[in-house]
Order: sequence, then C-alpha cells, then structure tokens
Amino acid sequence: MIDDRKILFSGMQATGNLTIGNYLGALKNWVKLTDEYECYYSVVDMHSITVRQDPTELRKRARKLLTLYIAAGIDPKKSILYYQSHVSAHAELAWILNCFTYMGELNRMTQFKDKSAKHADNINAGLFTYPVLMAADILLYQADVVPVGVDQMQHLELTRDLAQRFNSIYGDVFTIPEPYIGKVGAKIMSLQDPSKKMSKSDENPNASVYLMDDPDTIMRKFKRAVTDSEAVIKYRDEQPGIKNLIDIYSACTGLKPEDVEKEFYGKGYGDFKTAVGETVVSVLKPLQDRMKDLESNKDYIDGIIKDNAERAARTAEKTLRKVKKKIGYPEKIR
Ligand code: ATP
Ligand code: LTN
Repeated sequence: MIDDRKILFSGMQATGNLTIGNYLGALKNWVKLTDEYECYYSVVDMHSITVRQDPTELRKRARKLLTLYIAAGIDPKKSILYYQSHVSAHAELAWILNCFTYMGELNRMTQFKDKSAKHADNINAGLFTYPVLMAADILLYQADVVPVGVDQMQHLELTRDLAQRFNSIYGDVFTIPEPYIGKVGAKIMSLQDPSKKMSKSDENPNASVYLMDDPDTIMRKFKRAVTDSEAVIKYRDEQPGIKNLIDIYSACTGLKPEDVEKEFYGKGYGDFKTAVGETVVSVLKPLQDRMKDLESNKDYIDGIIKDNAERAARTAEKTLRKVKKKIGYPEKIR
C-alpha cells in the first residue's frame, strides 16, 4: 500500500507529570493529525538528560509518556511512537550536524539562556547543543511539518537553516520542515498565576492540573484558582484568571469563548469554577481509564516499543546512510 500522507514529527520530554496544558495544547491535537499525516511521535529521552535525572524515575516516566500517547488516542499502527534513545541514528546525525552548526547560532538560543540560568550548576555541552539533536530528530524522518509551541520556534528555524546549509553543499538531502501552529493555540496558564503558562515543572502543585489527578483534587484546584474581584465572566485580558478558565472550558467542550460567556452570563465564579472542574474531570476520566488498562497490559506495550522503534529506525537509517555517503565517511566492508 502506498502511503501518500505527508510526514510529521514531534516529541515530548518525559520530565515531570503531564498537565492539562500539555494535553489540551499539544497531545489532543497530535491525535487529530494522525489521519492526514504519517506521524512520528517520540519520547525524547536523550533530550531529558541535558538536565540531571534520577535513572529509575526517567525510565518510569518515559514509559508512562509513551503509554499516554496511546491512551490519548494515537494508534500505534497508524503512527510511530518510540523512544528517541532506541534509534541510534539520532545520536549519529546530531554529531554530524554539530559540525555544521556555528557557536554563534547556539549562543542566540533563548531556551539555552533560560535553562542555564535555572541550572547554573550544570551548564553542560548537551544543553548547549540541544537544538542540534532536535534538528536531527526532525531531519532524519524528512518531516514536512512539525507541530511545536511558540517556545520551540527558534529551534525549528535553526533546523531549517541547518537543512538548507547542508543541502546547499551536498544537494537535496533533507526536506525543509515547516512549523505547524494549531488553529486555537490553547495556551493554558497557571491556576495560581495566570500570567505564567501552566507547566509540568512548576513547584506549586496547585498551579497545574495533572492528567492523572483524581476528581477531588481537580475540583479543589479549580476552586482555589486565582481570579479577580470583577464578578463577571468575561473573556478579556483584564481578567487573566477568568480568561484562562474560559480557555480551558472551551478547549474541553469545543465551545467558542463568547458562547461560554453567554452560558455563564449572570452566574458567580463559584458556579463557573465547579463547571470547569467537572468538565475537566469528565474529559480526563476516559484517558485515565485507558491508561490503567494499558499499564496492566505489559506485553502489549512492550510489543509496541519494540516494533515501532524498528519502524522508526528503518526510515532514520535511510537518511543517515545518504548523509554519511555525502560527507565522505568510508563505506563499510560487508
Ligand atoms: P517543562 O515545565 O518541563 O518545561 P512544559 O509543561 O512546559 O514542560 P514541554 O515539555 O516544554 O512542556 O512541552 C510539551 C508540549 O506541550 C509542547 O508542544 C508545548 O507547546 C505544549 N505545552 C506545554 N505547556 C503548555 C500550556 N500551558 N498550554 C498549551 N500547551 C502547552
Ligand atoms: N524541545 C521540544 C521537544 C522536542 C521536539 C523535537 C519537538 C525534541 N525534539 C522535535 C518537535 C520536534 C520541547 O521541549 N517541547
């Protein structure tokens, strides 16, 4: 069967527990893209070690994240779900691309600056060349599109520059990837500080709703969500807390913000928070049930891990072989 879908690549790090921000802003949209595109969704565990990790914890979280991709509705037959570290081509191409990347380019990366400020005791070379590994991820699969948040746009720009640089020296080797920015870029903000995005590494557990939170915890977090004293449910920048709750409700129900305003016209914040909490609980329930099911089915998940990594490696190796030939690595004697 000929697969004429365009190719899409994206990845997530298994650091911390996923929040409804990750789900509503990324994972939920990933699922929708799997019909139109041939999707490679990686658990980017090689990127994770740029920050010091507890080995047992990393292994556990990586497996949880891969399982969550499936629980969210990504079909591992239709798409390819795999650990980055299981396909050695990522490391090999990253090295080669390192030799085509200028220090000045990496010095400009804002994520590097942010992360080195945050981890001042461990500013390692991997953190510096993080974007080059990301370029390798994308270019190995000849991805046409890459769904990323705005925070990753600079890395995607670098990927395009590297691909163009390489192609201009060696001919058409890499597809130049385009960013895919979702229509309603549901950016979910912290429940405790609506000027900050909800993030899985937030130290305050009340700031984020985690995908595996139980209903009581979810309801409590929404009840405690920071709002204002305006006492009207309006979608506007002057009321960032309420705006965020409307965004969450919209993302869960598919309603437009103005319809949410209408639905809750004249109602108090207490009622609204309860409604948002209940909606989130009902969206997460099936996901949590599937997660439990899948986690008890070890052989099934192991099978996917093995089979999907092999499929990914086949594609990646093809690109890598071409690159090695172009740059003049001696051929292997068989
Ligand atoms: P960390 O706290 O470890 O930096 P994070 O929660 O900010 O993590 P990332 O691993 O950087 O999440 O991103 C994973 C995916 O989730 C990306 O596609 C990103 O755009 C998306 N995402 C993260 N946070 C949000 C949010 N608050 N709203 C919408 N999308 C988000
Ligand atoms: N850096 C990204 C994760 C990531 C990625 C990728 C995203 C690693 N490789 C390739 C898209 C394509 C992040 O932190 N969100």
